[in-house]
Amino acid sequence: MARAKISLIGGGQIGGVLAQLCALRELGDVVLFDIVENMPQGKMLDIAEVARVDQFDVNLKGTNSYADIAGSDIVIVTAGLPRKPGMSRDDLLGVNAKIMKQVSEGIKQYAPESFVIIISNPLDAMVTLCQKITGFPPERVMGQAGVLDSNRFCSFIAWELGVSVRDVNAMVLGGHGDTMVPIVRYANVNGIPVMEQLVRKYGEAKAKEVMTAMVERTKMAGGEVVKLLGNGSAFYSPASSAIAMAEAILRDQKRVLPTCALLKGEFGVDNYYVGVPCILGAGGIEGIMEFELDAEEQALFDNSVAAVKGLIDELPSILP
Ligand code: A3D
Repeated sequence: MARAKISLIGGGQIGGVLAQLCALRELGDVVLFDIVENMPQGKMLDIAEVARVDQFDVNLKGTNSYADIAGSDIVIVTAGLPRKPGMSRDDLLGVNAKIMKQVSEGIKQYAPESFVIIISNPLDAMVTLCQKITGFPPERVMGQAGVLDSNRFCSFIAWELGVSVRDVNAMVLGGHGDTMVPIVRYANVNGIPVMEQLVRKYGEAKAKEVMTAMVERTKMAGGEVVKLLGNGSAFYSPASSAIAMAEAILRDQKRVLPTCALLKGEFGVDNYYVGVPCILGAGGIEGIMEFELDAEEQALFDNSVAAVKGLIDELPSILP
């Protein structure tokens, strides 16, 4: 049986880690595309030359030609600028929208049957643009943000409670910006409510403070890494998160992962891309798992959607 083919558009920090993870997990043959000459070829040669040590059998190719992505099953896009300290993701809109236009045209022409996972920021606007330009069905065009944001929230909870992060379940919904919405009410450790554990540990008032601090840290977690790195943004964590999504599709796992998906009335949103729990399998986004938000959560979610709408409204002036 033919191996799957995964193309990575953007061979920078995240692109390189994506390529290595695809190889280590033998997800399929990998093409790494970038506009910088020789760099993607160099990165792929570097990874390929350790195949014996890491024991993988996949073909790796670096390229500057879109023709090489032909026949891709999945395309993961990281092309675009990352933010610098002090910048918000939204500050990247103007420059990255132009890059996303080129990239989407390349994917449309050379990989018309592919599933596309966008990582470039500002995430929700970039996914919207890619779906519009490719014209692919929405279940084939999605964004990675929620897997990472949710994992960050889970990590903070695990560290606070001193438990394995593998037993923590918590989700972050909404747009991938400062308005994202960590859902506190359903955060649990193997089904045990996190809030109840915090109240037992600290009492009611302090428990709320501790949870609020974790929620705020989650919302600002990308910026925390940007500040520490001094140059560029998180790259290991978004790469692993996108690989979880790609693997769910390639192996038809039916995983329920927070995904930036086009909503058609779910959660009260019509025709906008934002992060919600989705079932990912061989059909891409096979379903959206809608659930009842309480009034406060809905207000926070609506606020986050409004921020995404604000960015989408700016797109026509950037790409007339
Ligand atoms: P970086 O290391 O700069 O890599 C980006 C690559 O894109 C570079 O190698 C560029 O040469 C390449 N590029 C630029 N223009 C084009 C083009 N027209 N066609 C093809 N390639 C091009 O950045 P990075 O890998 O650290 O980050 C990539 C993107 O991901 C940025 O927009 C980040 O803001 C974003 N990001 C998203 C998350 C999410 O969780 C959503 C997390 C972290 C970073």
